[in-house]
Parts: sequence; C-alpha cells; structure tokens
Amino acid sequence: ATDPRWWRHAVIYQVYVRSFADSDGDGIGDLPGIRSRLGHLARLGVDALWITPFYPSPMADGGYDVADPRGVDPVFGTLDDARGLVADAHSLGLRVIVDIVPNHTSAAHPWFQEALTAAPGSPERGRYLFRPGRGDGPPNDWESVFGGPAWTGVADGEWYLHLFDASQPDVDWSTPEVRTEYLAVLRFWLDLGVDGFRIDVAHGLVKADGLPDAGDSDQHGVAVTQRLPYFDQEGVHEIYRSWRAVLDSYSPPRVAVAEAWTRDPARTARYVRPDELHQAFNFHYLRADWSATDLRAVIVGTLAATSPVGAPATWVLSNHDVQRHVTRYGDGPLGLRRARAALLLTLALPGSVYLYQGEELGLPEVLDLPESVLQDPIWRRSGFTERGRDGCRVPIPWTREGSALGFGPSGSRPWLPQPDGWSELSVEAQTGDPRSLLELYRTALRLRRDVTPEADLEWLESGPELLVFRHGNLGCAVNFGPAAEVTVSGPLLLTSEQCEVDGTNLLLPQDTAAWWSIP
Ligand code: TEU
Repeated sequence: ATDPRWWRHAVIYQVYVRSFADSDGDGIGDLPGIRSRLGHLARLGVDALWITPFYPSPMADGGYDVADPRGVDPVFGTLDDARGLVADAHSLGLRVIVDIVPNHTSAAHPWFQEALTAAPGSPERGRYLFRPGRGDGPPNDWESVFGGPAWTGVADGEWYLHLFDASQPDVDWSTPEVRTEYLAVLRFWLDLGVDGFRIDVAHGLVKADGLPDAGDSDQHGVAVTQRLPYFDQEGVHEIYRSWRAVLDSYSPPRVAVAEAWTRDPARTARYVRPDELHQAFNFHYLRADWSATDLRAVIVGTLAATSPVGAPATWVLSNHDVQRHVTRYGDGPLGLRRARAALLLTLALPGSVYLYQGEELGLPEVLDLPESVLQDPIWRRSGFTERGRDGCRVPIPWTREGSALGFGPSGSRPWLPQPDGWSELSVEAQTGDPRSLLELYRTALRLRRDVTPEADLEWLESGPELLVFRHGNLGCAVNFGPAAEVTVSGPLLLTSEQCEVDGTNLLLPQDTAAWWSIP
C-alpha cells in the first residue's frame, strides 16, 4: 500500500454516489452508504475508488453543478462522513479519488449569484464568461453539449456561457482569482487525505481567443472528433502544469486523471506529459466497436501515443455518461458473453483500468425508465427527444430481497426504479456462483495482481477476428469471429464452458476469451 507508483497499474472503481448505496432510506445513495459497502470493493480486488461529486449542489446535473466545492451536500452526508470514508478505505488498502469540476460552477455558487447582480464589466462578472449579444441573439453560435444554445441572457442584456446546462455557468480561466481558488480547492481535499482527483471536462477550461463561431462542426456525437473553439485548446496544459506542482508537493505525491474527450490518442496523450496529469481516460477504447480490428487499432494507437511520454495507458468501457457496455455490445446474452471476453481483454492490457459500478454485475442499460422519473438535464434540453444518461445510473442491486434490493433500507424507494429481474443480478445472487460475471471479475482481478506490471504488450498471433498477445507473464486471446484455435501454455481462465482445451491447443468459440500464464 506504500508504492507511490500504484496508479500506473491500478484498477480504479467508479462510484456514482446517488446510485451506490443509500444509508438513510431517502432513496439517494450517500457517503455512509459507500462506507458500509467498502467490503464489496475490497473483496472485488480493486485498488482505489473514484467518487463522483458529493458537494453541496442544487443537483441539476447529478451534482456536477457545484455550489460549494469545499463541502458535502446534506443529501450525501457531512464532511465528517467524507473523512471517515477516506479513513475506512485506507484501512482496507483502497485509495480514494474525488471529482473536481473546474469548467463551471452551479448557478447557485456565491460567485455566480454575485455576478448576476453586478454590472457588466465588473470583476464579479469577470469570473464567468459574460458577453454582449450579437443583434438580438447570443454572442456566437456555440451549442450546449446537452442541447440548445450555450448562452443564456440576463436582464441587463448580457449573455453568459454554459457548455452544459444553463444552471452550470462556465468560469473564465484567464481570471487569476479563478486559478488561485481552484488550487486552494485542490489543497483542501488533499489536506483532508484524498489520494487524487478526477478532473471533469478537463479539455474544456480554456476557450479560443475572441470566442469565434464554431461553424458547422456539429456538437452532438461529432464534438469529440472535430476541432472546436471550446475544447482541447492549448491553454489548458499550462493550468495542469500548475496543478501538478501542487500534487507533487504532497508526500507521497497525489495523482490526477483527466476526463478529456479528444479526437485521437495523440491528443489525449498531451494531457499526460511528465509535468502534467498522471492519467487520462481512454475514451477511444470506450468508443470502439466490438471488433478485433477496431479494438486492436485503438490499443496500438494508445500505446504508441502514451509510451513516449512515459505515462501508463488507461482502459475504460463504461461510465455514468454512456450506455453500459453490456448493452452496447449486444442485446441480452450476447452482450453478456462479449462483456466477459471484454473483461479479460481489458484487464490484460498494460496500464490502468477504470471500472464503473454495476459492470461487475453485468447490469444492462435500463432503456425503458418511465419518462416521469428521468432526471438528466439532456432530457429537458433536447426538447424531450433524447432520454439522456439515467439508464446507466439505476441504483445497484445488492441483495435478492427487499424493496430496494439492498440499495437502501427495506421500505425505501430508490430514486430510479430497479427493473424486474435485477434481484438475480444482485451481488448476493452472483456471489459463490462460479459461472457469474461477478465471480469472473473477482478471479480475474486476483490473477491480475501477479502480472508483471510494467511489461510491454507483445502481439502473438492475430487475424481479422482474433487478438492474441502477451503482457509479461500473462497470455491473452480474444476471439471475435468463428471458432478459432490458439496455442497456449496451460489455461488459467476461460470466459465460457464452451472453450475446449487439448494440451496446448485451445479452441475458442466466437466472443470468448482466455488467459494463460507464460513461464
Ligand atoms: O461530462 C463531460 C462530457 O462532455 C460528456 O461526458 C457528456 O456528459 C456526455 O457526452 C453527454 O452525452 C462530464 C461529466 O462526466 C458529466 O456527468 C457531466 O454532466 C458533465 O461533465 C458536466 O459537468
């Protein structure tokens, strides 16, 4: 637990606070709930947890609208609960990473409240991006990631920028006071004992000079592949160099992971240069289709981009913003079969892995939540055409019985309803069943501890539908196509009972994977 380079090969589990465990029966997950379920993470075998925002917030965007970055929202608990959670996690050998949201604040943040009543041109307005309009319209053509214009007008005729919801005004990072304040927020949580940060919208802080029109580069879906005047601007890197100095001033040094959606692995790698951040989520991997050629291209591209800068690659399949990968990969049993194979692929790759709560249970995206319960601002901002991200945020089933399947005390009602049938996906139902996805996660995570951590990946055989490689003492094969034969040195772990072993010959059916150890 004392290795300062732990993060280079860590498995980090994302806890979406609202949906993990509810200790007090209000239907919403909270910090004491996380504390009570840390045993699950220790038994699963992860190294750390990343906890999504739990700061005081009007909850217009699940807490990514922060009104006070130094507190805990009463719905989630208290600062003492946060301290207790960090202490409990540490005593179990688990590190704790918290979210920081530097691109915007909540409109309820005192800064924004002051800005609203202050005059145009005042220092209070200078902490945000207030601008005069163009004619009767907003200052430029930028669109919110959540839909609709990225500008909202105020009474005196100025407009303020919000790349997300109107209740999430973007702050102006060219203002020195903004920079100083966020450095102080970093120190606040580091002094409380956290091991690092996940930086929300890390690619968005700096906007192009003069706020030029985006032109016809459409925001939705395309944003991550296009050059946009508000994403992935050169100026963000200087900010992260100043953050790195703060992280490095602690002993042992603390870490940071960037949530940066960029157009290719080379752009992502710029966030993890030696004097910048430690890691960046690999969304190129998350976005790849279930295809040997696509995944291989992303793996090769990622390793080629990260190794020259000396940073570990990261591998991510799901998070609270995207459709769960079981569902992306196929409907029902097909998705589950592929998710088993994807797990062995992901955990065999060199670098660090991020898991999203519930993926170890094979929870599917809930596609049929009643409209009356949807809370994602995307639902409203899209004019009720896009259902948004609630379907991957449905509360975790822990037990077979109980009104909330163990998410909350009996009698309580989770903030989003758990579908029929989730009782059989619960931690309780899967525990001890050797064929369950949960037990595959536990076994694979245990075996991964013995894998040579900083070894290079070496491709062994591969075809258009087959990936076979070694990573140090671990061999891994994943078959995406019709049954194929692979040469192995004794099987260690198989994702399906249909895999056939004959000495060193392994027959892998479609959508299965195997690990073996290499002496
Ligand atoms: O997300 C940033 C982001 O650009 C996307 O993940 C976006 O939410 C998604 O593409 C919409 O379909 C971060 C957080 O992870 C997300 O939950 C927040 O809503 C967002 O920032 C604003 O803080």
